[in-house]
Amino acid sequence: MTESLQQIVDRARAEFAAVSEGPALEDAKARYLGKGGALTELLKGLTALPPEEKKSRGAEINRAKETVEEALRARRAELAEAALAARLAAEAIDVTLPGRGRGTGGIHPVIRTWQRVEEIFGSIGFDVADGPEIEADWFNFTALNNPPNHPARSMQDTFYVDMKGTDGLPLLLRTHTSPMQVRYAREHARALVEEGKPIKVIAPGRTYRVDSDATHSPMFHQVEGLWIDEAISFADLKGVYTDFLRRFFETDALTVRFRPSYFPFTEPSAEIDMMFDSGPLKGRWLEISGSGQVHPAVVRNFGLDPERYIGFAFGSGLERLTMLRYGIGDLRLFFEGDLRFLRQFA
Ligand code: 2U9
Repeated sequence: MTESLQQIVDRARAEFAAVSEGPALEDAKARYLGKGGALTELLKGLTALPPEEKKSRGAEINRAKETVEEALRARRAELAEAALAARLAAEAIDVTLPGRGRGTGGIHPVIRTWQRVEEIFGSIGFDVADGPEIEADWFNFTALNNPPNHPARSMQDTFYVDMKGTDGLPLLLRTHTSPMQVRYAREHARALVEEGKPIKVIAPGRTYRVDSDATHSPMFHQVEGLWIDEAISFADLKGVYTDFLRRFFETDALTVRFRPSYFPFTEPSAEIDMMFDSGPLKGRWLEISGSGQVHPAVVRNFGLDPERYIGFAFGSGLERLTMLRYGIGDLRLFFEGDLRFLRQFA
């Protein structure tokens, strides 16, 4: 039984309605209006009919074709609209949501200490010096009165660089910030002699030693201070350092003591201990710094006459100061980059 025109039109409509994507719709179109499509085939068959019948039958087929074309246009429009609606939903932006913002970051606790130390010493007239971390042997050791075979100079204690300085000796990663003090003092020696301007400086910065355990890191931070003039004494050192500690720990309730010690670059030398009179660390002597009167041989290496110029130096670890200030128990926390730890200081 041959299918009626109405049946073909209904079938086309049903197929158009059943597809949900553009390409499938175009395939369906081809089955009716394409080269071998159902309606196209009917039109081709007209040639076999007598002239009167050809005319009326041709008009019928063309009406059916127009109906199918109309259904196709309508379905195309529907699918395009649905595709647009789906895209708008998928790409929707809720402009009422709060902005994502940028991470603000924070200052590392050791760097906070560095900044505080600069602020405190700056307020009592200390200049701040900064210099190379890769140093020459002379500035790091010789100028500081370290004898040639001192253990600090050994491969076990110092990182050497595979490159020689102008003195022919291997360059090294500075083991303390003292070489910076030497550089600064040599640069300012003339102003002291000619204008009476004291050398009064702190040198904070990164330092390096071959050492790694719970209480030592191969890279750590130090701050050293140096005050040279014609009559600077241990009393000045004690006054300056005690004032520093009180301001750093934000309490006057602490006691400072000097304990005899030895360093090649100072004579006499002393360890500075402190004790909090209250709080969780109350009553325990804590080692906080090394210090001493700058050795005459070191003063001479500044280009100054040690018979005329005298002064003190001290050296403190910034990690140690930070641990005591915030009650941090493990040095390694500073170097692990764990945000749960670091965020507490941001
Ligand atoms: C010059 C002359 C003398 C600086 C000093 C110390 C004692 C000291 C340590 C403390 C803890 C290093 O970070 S640490 O391990 N430092 O004990 N530092 S006197 O003396 C100087 C510095 C520069 C020109």
